[in-house]
Amino acid sequence: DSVVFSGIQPTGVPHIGNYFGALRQWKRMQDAAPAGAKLFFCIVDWHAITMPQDAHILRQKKAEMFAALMAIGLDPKRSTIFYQSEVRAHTELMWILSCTASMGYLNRMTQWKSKMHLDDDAKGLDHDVAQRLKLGLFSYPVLQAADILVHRATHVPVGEDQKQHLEFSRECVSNFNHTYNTKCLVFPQTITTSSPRIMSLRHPNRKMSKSSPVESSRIDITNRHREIQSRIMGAATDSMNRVTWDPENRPGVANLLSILAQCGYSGSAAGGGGASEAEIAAGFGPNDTLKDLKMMTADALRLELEGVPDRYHEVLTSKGGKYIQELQDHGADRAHASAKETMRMVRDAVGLGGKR
Ligand code: AQP
Repeated sequence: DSVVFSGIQPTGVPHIGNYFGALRQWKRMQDAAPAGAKLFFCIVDWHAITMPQDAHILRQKKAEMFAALMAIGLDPKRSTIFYQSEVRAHTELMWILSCTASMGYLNRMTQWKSKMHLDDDAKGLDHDVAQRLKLGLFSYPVLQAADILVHRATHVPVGEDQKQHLEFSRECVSNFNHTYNTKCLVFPQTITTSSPRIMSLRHPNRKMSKSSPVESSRIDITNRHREIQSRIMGAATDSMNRVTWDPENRPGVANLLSILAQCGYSGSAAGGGGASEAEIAAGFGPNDTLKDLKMMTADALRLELEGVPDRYHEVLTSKGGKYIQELQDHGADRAHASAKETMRMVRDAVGLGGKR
């Protein structure tokens, strides 16, 4: 039976980039899952602390992320939604995997380099970088591998930027199974989402990001229509007041067209949705302005996110906060049970204890 695993960092309320690139896919996978399939969606707070976090704010952001996942339609009866730090087995397996993982392989990973503002092809661990780089950021992919492998996941939906880490997870399986002459860890398959990178509304050359301090640079999935409208109307475009599809020279306009395409907008001529950005742009006439494009984008987002803000606030406040607590405990118990089975096999293969 298939086991789906994916994670998201509790670094803010998810924005439409996270939604089109990941969360919407999670919901679709849940709804299409055959009986017997298991789905795990993990709020990865241990990953979030690779960058400094304030304890109070982290706690709040975790609850907000949990409520946002419920608001998009993840169902705790069908999907296990949980906080990573509630399931200690993730870090136990991380240590065990670390003992057979290669530093050279981690050194080639691009994510820690980008967080350290180094080029992807920078060699890496020279003296200065090694002083500044924290071990947790460097070994992040080992924890990510443990997250996946501890639930014996077979399918992992991720964005393009995570493919390298998934490859590393498979390497961890080979290393471990080979070293201990076992088959207890399962090779996960990557399911890459084909959605485009949604860019910042303020700086369309940077990706939309939930931890950016500039709120108007993104659309949160919990924004109400008025907020969506004001952020889209204020989106940075350019001085040519016509709609054309030219991602290289007109990144701001292209970003709005991408958002429209992700919303399934088909233009007035085509029908049935699913038009490409170029087709959508071609549907605009010479008299249509960027304001028209922005109004359409804001409307399409309103339809796409209909009901999400209400459900989000309901989950957060229901039973004076007790409802979300119950859901969190339920998810943690289920994830714990799943990890326990794998860890029994892993400890047995390595010769470790862990009854207490
Ligand atoms: N701008 C984006 N466009 C499309 N997909 C995106 N994702 C993130 N940004 C965009 C996808 O969302 C999933 C979950 O992301 P994450 O929280 O694990 O990490 P992230 O990529 O670091 O997300 P953010 O929003 O940029 O958060 P911060 O600001 O904390 O770094 C991933 O599948 C990712 O591809």
